[in-house]
Amino acid sequence: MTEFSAVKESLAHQAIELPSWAFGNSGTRFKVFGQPGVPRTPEEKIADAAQVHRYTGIAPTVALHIPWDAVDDYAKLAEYAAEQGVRVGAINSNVFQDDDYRLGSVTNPDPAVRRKALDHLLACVDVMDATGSRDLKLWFSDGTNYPGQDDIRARQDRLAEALEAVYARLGDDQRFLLEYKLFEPAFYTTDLPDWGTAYAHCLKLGDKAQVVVDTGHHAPGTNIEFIVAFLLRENKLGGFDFNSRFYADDDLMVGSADPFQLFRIMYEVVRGGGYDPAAGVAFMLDQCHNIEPKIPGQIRSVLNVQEATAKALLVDADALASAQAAGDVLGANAALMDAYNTDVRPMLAELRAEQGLDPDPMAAFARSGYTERVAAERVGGRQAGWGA
Ligand code: PSV
Ligand code: MN
Ligand code: MN
Repeated sequence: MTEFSAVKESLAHQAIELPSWAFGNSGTRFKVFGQPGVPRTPEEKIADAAQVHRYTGIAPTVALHIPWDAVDDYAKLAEYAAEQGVRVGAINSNVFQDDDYRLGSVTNPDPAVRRKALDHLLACVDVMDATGSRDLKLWFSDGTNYPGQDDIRARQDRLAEALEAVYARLGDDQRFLLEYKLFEPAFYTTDLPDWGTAYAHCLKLGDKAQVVVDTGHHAPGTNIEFIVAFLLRENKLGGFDFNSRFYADDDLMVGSADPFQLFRIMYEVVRGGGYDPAAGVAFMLDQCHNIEPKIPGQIRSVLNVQEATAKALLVDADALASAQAAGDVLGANAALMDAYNTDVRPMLAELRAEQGLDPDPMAAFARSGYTERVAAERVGGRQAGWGA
């Protein structure tokens, strides 16, 4: 196995992006549970995200969701983020919460609704201009519930038309990340149900259109690391929305349900060159903490990604390659498993200490008194967005 000292430097430069919506109250369609001290404004969400960076050292950006994080002055919001020690990351568009979108947004049969949706996506690029964000993340709830409800092929045409218009609006240093999802909220057809559909649309448009892999958006048993390896090879992997699932789009803490899957994904990322910052892969979290406290939930998630990454970097690439070339099935498998079975926590604690961080971010945050302070200060915390 590779020595930890050889991978320390790469781990020190890891960057994981936090979702602003993870800090608001959330729940299921049965109940949203309120928690004390949750943010009331986009600024307070950023302040909470900054706490995660402060204790982990590897969460320097926070993704915004528009209009959940709407403000009058986005440049000022970006300045505020900088004051807190973080930056604004991807801008997430929202064309799924208006009554107008009952039959879809950019694929709606009504051209007026399509125009409204497109205008929102273009407005999100304006926000990117003001915040200096590189990425626009596009997730559409579009689809149908019943056979015959709408023309599946025409909906693809409408989707392509909207994506083309957004693509044309992107600046030189901007790109969009196209997200797919197997099902939900539509149950019969989804207009972007899988990586292949997203890939085909992105391929037609060019380099500024990339696919984002949300780990919760696949059928059970899907080999996500294969998708990652394939997209990386094609230079089409724009990033991840990390989370864990047991059943559907559970949005649980990444690495909680299946840490081995997270390791396998991170191994393919490393193997395919996607861990090099020059590859431009965005490592984002897309989670909701319905029953657990939110800032510690995000810290735990960041640490889970860090641990999986450390293990992936520890894989002895030479030993693996020779075992593979020799057809040594058990030897090759052992090269991966040796790295996966390493307890990297003491090494990561050591790394943090060297970086001037507390070796135990969870304990350090708990001791800081931040939770108690915001619980006293913030009254009337807002829901993350769902049904707000
Ligand atoms: C809905 O499925 C969703 O969870 C998508 O994963 C988006 O990325 C996220 O909401 C935020 O819009
Ligand atoms: Mn997502
Ligand atoms: Mn989702």
